[in-house]
Amino acid sequence: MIRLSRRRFLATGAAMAACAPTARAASDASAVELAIATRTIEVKGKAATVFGLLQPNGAHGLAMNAGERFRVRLSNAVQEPALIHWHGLTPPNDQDGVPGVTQPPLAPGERHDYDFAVALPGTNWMHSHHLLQEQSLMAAPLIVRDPKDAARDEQEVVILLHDFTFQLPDEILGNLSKGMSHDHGAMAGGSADPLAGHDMSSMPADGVDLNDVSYDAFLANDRTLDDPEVVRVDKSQRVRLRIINAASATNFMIELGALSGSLTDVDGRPIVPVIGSRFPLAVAQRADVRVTLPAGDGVWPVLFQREGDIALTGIMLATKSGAVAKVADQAQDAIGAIERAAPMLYQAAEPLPERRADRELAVSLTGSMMTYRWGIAEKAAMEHHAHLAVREGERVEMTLTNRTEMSHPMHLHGHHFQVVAVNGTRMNGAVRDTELVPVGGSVTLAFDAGNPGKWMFHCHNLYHMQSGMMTQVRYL
Ligand SMILES: [Cu+2]
Repeated sequence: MIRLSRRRFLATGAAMAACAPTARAASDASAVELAIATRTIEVKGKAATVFGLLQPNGAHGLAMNAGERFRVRLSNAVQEPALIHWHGLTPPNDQDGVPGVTQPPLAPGERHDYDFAVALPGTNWMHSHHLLQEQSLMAAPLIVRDPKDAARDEQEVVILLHDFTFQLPDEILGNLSKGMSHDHGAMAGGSADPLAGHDMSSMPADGVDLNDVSYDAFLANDRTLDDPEVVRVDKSQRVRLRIINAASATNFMIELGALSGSLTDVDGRPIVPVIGSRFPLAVAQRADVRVTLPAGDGVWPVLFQREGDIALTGIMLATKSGAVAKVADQAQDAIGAIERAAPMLYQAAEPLPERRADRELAVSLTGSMMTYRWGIAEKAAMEHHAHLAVREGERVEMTLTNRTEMSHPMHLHGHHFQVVAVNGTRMNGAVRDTELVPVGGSVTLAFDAGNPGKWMFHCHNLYHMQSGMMTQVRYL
């Protein structure tokens, strides 16, 4: 077991943000050593033992350059089987890190070497795809820098978001699976009384459920707003926020407050930039937001508000003489569904080549809170197979229709897809790997079948996935 003191841990967080050369992928000769480990963090004054993915120098996760090989020796230093998926990378199938699909989980003490080319830059992440380990923070940044950006006068700030609970994840899933007498006060977001130690309730609006799980805290780089990370910046500094939603079941709204930013990449792929101060970020998605700070001294909170709730988390950007005052961890008003507050109708800066679909798949997202069984059903194929079949070389278009009362962040492994239609209207949408399908809505995702294998396709809400909302895209 690896234990890091708080001071040591903060130092590693700073190292990530400040682009320590040691955090980069090693030269061709050697692999980056990455340990699945436990560590202790402090949440609201209480110690919590959580997982982490640590290099020998203490760096959490890793950063590398596009064009390099991903050479990682992953070792399991915890007391249970585990395996890590490289979310946003498109490795050969057998290196995708999905237990039981691409390789068995690593037993305690076991290790495995990964080695594949990484062509595209992007803000990505890594996380367990085994049982409910992700809820216990088995996740870390995986930053692929564009070597061309090295010349930019820009400070990189990586922000990893989590939803946190002192409860055992198995108990959460167990309670959800009991098929509740759907009591929102108890189950769907907690009591309205903050003194009861619960979150504010996420009452359904318009028959839409926004949250199933009651959390104790929301974390930005492992900290709450009681004791947030303070990133020192210069006056007039340009900052690139690389924001990763590593939460298990929580969508957030990015709230820049007085700052305005330019959203330049989603899920690590470039879009036609969008200027704003609020951007939605669903589970597993990433957002790169560029901000230029004002010329004077100051402190700028970068906040994240939980969908359907008043709960906030965040970090502070502060100049050296900017005095950091405490920021409340609750907003004045709850926000509704993130995709309604700010529709994700982005335009790809590097779209897929225009091409007619060779294969069209009509896929329904099914299930309900009441039974807590969720599913993915495809009209024709699913009668014969439990998965979606494609052939190498095809342009595939998958239309996902959400027939449930919750939105679902749907993630396809091994590929980037382009959003080419929303609710039946064609568009030159973003290229990404995780798309939120709103309640009652449909999205069409196009991808080129150029990476043979068995690829997970699933809802990234951990509890939905574990309750059936997952299948595979398999090459025939
Ligand atoms: Cu879902």
